[in-house]
Amino acid sequence: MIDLVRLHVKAGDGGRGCVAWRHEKYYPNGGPFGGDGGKGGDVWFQVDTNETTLTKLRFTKTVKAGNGMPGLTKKKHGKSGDDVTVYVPLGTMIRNAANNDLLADLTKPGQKVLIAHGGRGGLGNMHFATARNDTPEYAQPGEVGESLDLIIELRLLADAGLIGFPSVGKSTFLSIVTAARPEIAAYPFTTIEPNIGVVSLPDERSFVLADMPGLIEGAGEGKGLGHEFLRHIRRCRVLIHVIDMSGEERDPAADYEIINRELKTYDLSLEEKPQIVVANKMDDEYAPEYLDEFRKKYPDLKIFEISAVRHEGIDAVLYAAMAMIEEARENEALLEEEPEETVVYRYEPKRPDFEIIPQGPGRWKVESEKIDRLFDTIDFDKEEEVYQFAHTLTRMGVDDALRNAGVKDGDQVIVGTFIMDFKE
Ligand SMILES: Nc1nc2c(ncn2[C@@H]2O[C@H](COP(=O)(O)OP(=O)(O)OP(=O)(O)O)[C@@H](O)[C@H]2O)c(=O)[nH]1
Ligand SMILES: [Mg+2]
Repeated sequence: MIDLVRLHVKAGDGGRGCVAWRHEKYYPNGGPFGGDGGKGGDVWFQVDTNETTLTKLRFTKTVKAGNGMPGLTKKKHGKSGDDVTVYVPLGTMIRNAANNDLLADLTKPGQKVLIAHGGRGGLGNMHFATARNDTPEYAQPGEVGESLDLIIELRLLADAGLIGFPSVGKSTFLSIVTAARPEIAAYPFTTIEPNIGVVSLPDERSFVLADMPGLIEGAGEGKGLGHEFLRHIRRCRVLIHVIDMSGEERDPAADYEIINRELKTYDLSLEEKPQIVVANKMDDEYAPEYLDEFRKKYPDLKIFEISAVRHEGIDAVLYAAMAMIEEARENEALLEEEPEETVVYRYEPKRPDFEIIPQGPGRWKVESEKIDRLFDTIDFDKEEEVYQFAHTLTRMGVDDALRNAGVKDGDQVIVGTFIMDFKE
């Protein structure tokens, strides 16, 4: 079943700032004139209700937004990188694969979230003129765009879900109350993916109904089609628990208890979900006897007697489901008044930018991916670039961290492939 996909996303890198000089008739030694790099494109996700599966994403390994272009002379900005938008079905959840954090829960048609931010463009040399130096040879490199692995999960958004053992008549029920045409057959696991349909009541109210593959003993631990679709069940507001009362191949009371136990094993909260108990196949000659026994065991339970094949007792189930769904929707509306309607967390790498590692007496190493990346962009023959680099390290807090670590005047500090003397 296609509802869990891994995807790598990479936002665009910012373009490099430009180093350029003004050369005009009246400005023979014009000042710095290099523009900023363009911003890297962002990666967005948006709900498209025409999409119903994640199949397309299964074949997409990586989604990449465009890089920003380098800055240009005459203070012109580089062009920004193009954003990309990934279209997903309603009910899609996006997690950060590194720590399983929920980044977005897309529950509204058209909902759009920014998942990976493009890097900022580097500043051109026009920003770096100072009193000390009015010919800065330095421009910033662009910021690297965010990059992360996602786990994308689709959970069916149905108001009600039909659950029960295989072959109890779940798909038959769905087929007579909605326009859905699921496969129906006398062998178990006919349904291997949920089917979905809309139930329209004569009074114009409606709800979304899904049948589920049959559950069996051990499903809570993954037996049968187990976990594959138990996660869909979590999202239904109401469960319609169908029991085969013909007693032909099984004991209805045992079935009822096993299913409830499996739900609970999978997720404790499933026990609290409103449930409608439906006794199906009441057209069978032994069914009334089994039903009597069943009632004796659960005297307080409300049981809906139906025959799906004869279309008997169906409306009562639909109205009961509708009432419970409306109640659940109202409760959700109350909850939604709290601000956390859509969960969208900004992706933040958790690691510090750098680490100071002692390398023996009087020697220290600054270890940092970020600084190494920056280091690669520096031309160490240009005094201005070295000066800017040192300044960036100070701004990042490297000097303070070195002092805190116990570095003294004259100690050697290794940064990238460079060894510098530490001077206060
Ligand atoms: N006698 C009788 N048979 C029924 C009734 N409802 C369904 N059936 C039969 O039971 C068998 C299984 O029906 P399905 O609707 O495919 O059952 P299911 O619960 O969807 O089964 P899985 O998809 O395998 O989990 C079919 O042969 C149906 O014709 C009913 O009310 N009475
Ligand atoms: Mg079925």
